[in-house]
Amino acid sequence: MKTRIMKFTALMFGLIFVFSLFPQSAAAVVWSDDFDDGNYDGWTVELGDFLVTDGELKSESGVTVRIISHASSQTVGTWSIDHWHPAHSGIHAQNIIFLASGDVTPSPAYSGYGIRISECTIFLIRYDEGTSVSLAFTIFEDFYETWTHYDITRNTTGGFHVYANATSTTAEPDLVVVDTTYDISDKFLLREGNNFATYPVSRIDNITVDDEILITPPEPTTTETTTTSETTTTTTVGDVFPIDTTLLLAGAGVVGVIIIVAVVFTRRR
Ligand SMILES: [Ca+2]
Ligand SMILES: [Ca+2]
Repeated sequence: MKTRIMKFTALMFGLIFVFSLFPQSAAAVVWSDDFDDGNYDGWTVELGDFLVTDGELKSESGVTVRIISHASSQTVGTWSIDHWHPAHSGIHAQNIIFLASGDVTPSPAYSGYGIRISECTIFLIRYDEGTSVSLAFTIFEDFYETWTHYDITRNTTGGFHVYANATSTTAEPDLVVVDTTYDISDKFLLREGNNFATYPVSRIDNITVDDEILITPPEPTTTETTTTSETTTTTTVGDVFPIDTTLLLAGAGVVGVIIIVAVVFTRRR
């Protein structure tokens, strides 16, 4: 009997070991919409009119500003979206505000972050109670009448990466920004506007919000330089996010408390 129990226990430990070798299920989609069911249920029209045709979300031309929102509290992870840019030369901007809180109407007073796609340029924008501040931008050749896939990632220390048409999970970001002003979100906004409301509108599809960072830059390249004084300097080139000093301080504080407790404990004995 004892032998059977031991064999069974060994088998269970063996199975647990084998299962632990498989990678754990990775990232989780928090919410997504591909509009393939022909509607935008779950979204709230804030300004203007919207419609779903051919499994894509569009705003109705005719008013200068069109805004639609979706509940979203994610502040770290990956936001992905397909965007089709209409062809015209007017002043036109599509804002994909992926992290936002605050009122949208009657006057825009929301704060957070988004990308703005305007003519040939992508901006990473910070919104301060409705006012927009450009944090970085990249000029592209031409967005007109083409679909562009955007991935935006944000880490826990406020590091943003924006990728246009990334084809793998390792890619050079098109925009790199660190900003820690806002760390709260209750909505995702699509805001389209132009000065001439009769122009054709953008199309949006395949929105996915994921709680993990799905795309990372390539590994930084490390070069070693030997100087005459026989010391070796290591230079790291690449995108390095700043270390969160508050975390370091918190860690140091915890270590300090443990040492104090240990000393007090040892003295009492
Ligand atoms: Ca739907
Ligand atoms: Ca679709």
